[in-house]
Amino acid sequence: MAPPTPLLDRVRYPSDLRNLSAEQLRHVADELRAETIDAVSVTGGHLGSALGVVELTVAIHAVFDTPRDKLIWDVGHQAYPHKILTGRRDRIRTLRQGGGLSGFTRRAESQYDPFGAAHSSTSISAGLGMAVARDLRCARGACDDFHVVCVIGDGAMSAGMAYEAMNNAGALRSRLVVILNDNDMSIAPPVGAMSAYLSRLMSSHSFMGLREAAARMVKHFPRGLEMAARRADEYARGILTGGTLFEELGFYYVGPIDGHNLEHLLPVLRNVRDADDARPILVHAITRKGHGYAPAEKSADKYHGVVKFNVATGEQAKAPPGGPPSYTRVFADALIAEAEADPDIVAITAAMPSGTGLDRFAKKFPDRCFDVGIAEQHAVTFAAGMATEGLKPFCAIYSTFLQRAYDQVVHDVAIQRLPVRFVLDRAGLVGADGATHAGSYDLAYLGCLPGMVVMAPSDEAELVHMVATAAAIGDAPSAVRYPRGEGTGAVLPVRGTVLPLGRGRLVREGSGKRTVAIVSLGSRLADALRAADELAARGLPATVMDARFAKPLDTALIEQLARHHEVVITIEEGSVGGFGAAVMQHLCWAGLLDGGLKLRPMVLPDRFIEHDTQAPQIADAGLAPSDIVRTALAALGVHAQPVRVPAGAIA
Ligand SMILES: Cc1ncc(C[n+]2csc(CCOP(=O)(O)OP(=O)(O)O)c2C)c(N)n1
Repeated sequence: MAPPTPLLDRVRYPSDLRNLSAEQLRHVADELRAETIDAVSVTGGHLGSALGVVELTVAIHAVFDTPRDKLIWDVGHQAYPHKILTGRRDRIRTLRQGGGLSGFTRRAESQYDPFGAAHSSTSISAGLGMAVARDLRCARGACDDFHVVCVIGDGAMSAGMAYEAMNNAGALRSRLVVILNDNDMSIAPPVGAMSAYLSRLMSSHSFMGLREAAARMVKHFPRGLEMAARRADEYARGILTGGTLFEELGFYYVGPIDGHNLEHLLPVLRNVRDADDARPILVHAITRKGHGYAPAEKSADKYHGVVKFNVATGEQAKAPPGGPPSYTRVFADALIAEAEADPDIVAITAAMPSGTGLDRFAKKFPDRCFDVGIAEQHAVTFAAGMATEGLKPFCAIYSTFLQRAYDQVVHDVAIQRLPVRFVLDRAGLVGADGATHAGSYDLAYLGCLPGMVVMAPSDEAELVHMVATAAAIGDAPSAVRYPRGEGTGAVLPVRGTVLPLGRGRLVREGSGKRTVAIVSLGSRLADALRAADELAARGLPATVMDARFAKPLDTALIEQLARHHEVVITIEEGSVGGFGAAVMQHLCWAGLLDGGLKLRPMVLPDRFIEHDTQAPQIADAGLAPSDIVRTALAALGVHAQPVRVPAGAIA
């Protein structure tokens, strides 16, 4: 049952907060925390991050004039309390569900979300752009003098883009507020020198009273701290000046302050709001991930991401036992098996050790596993450097996050033909995280690179073979892309076998006069076989090929299918410009489309697929078995008659 929230019930929009006392705001924060926990217990999602910013959310909306003032949440995964306070409470239990609220901030969803996100470390750049737009308009005499507030986590601060933005902001001297939400956690424990620096800022200085801090701020900000803040020094165990690095970058540094204490947050934010100075300001707030919910605080990952759970116990819903392992886990075990036999194998993750399965690898080989922080670009070039020295780097980055490191893939890896092995988890449609996280483009963006080998397993046993194959490819970059979720239940080999390069396999041979060949890449094979079952039930037994390689193509087998079938359908969970395009290009040049062959490339449609569970996303994309059957029948000019469908055949 939802918790009682009498005060929160009176807050529909942030303006309702602005005439409440500090004490009342504290109660709103408590109720907001309870409401967030209850909502996420039903939907699943990024709970720990959201709980860490409850007080910050209340304080920012109470002090700043949102939505006129722009509030940008970095990543946007912590924005559930913000959604509750900004007119979306009635839909908060639809978070991440099909047709429901997004799990991230989104411009299309609310005017309180001035910038959409989901990939990290973009907030300062976007906020600076808005601030500069404001300044330029003001200079033209059309002034709308809003504030820009960016909230960025210490994990997100590990990415280069945040520094590029701060470097630029310091030089532009535009008025911008950056709140560093420092919970000393990324998804995993934070890594790197920046994280150590923030910890030092926290611990090495003796804390200053609020009065002393006020004196410094008064000197800097002529209007000074408000009186309430001056009186509050007995509460003030939190304000310190320092942050040399930020000061050097041109920011005015305030902090660290206790990010859960509204008595501290409110006066500091008011003062920052009222500052006359044109410099960007960085407020360093210390928070705790999972704050205020014991099961989250106690767990190692602070409930960064959870499935549905029991609020009283914190126990999360478990998948029924005995199901197939996830592709992630199969990859990790396969890499461990390869690494046991080859000491040159190393693994790299960009802040996703558990998401990529490399936490398992790191347990086994702590010296051969590198978490570089949220730094995909660095991860790729770092791997390239390792490859020049004969190491065999496996760079495990989700398909969607590798987008950020594209030039590094091209310039540092592909052009130098360095054997970096890219491991792309979450390729294809990914479910509740939605369009921002869909791995839709890798086949297009990798397939066009000269010399690149691109593999996609059709089941988890194939994945094991492809990991072995990647390990063996020593003269070119390679990539294995596989979907989110569980395997198909295939029997796993103890160790992978190296596959012949650029060779697919025939899974089923069709027959009859009106012949259809389905050429499937990767995860669509099971559905291609279901479609073939239905076609067979209609008297049209189809050939099915598992291409295994998007590059190099198995041109011999594809040509053979083109010569002996009336219809060839390619299918992949990827955008236009990927595998199907490569097949089409080849058949064109081989002259095999000159004689009437009906080629039908099935790819993701030219639009973004909204968040939902994966099966409806596949149906929405038109890649379900029924879509394959429809495509085949239409190409043959056969009108679909209802047939008795084998159990479980059609989605
Ligand atoms: C470019 C990119 N890489 C990886 C991720 C995955 N990711 C989502 S949240 C997160 C950790 C963020 O840590 P932090 O900024 O400290 O926020 P917290 O969750 O601790 O509040 C990561 C690595 C991402 N969203 N974007």
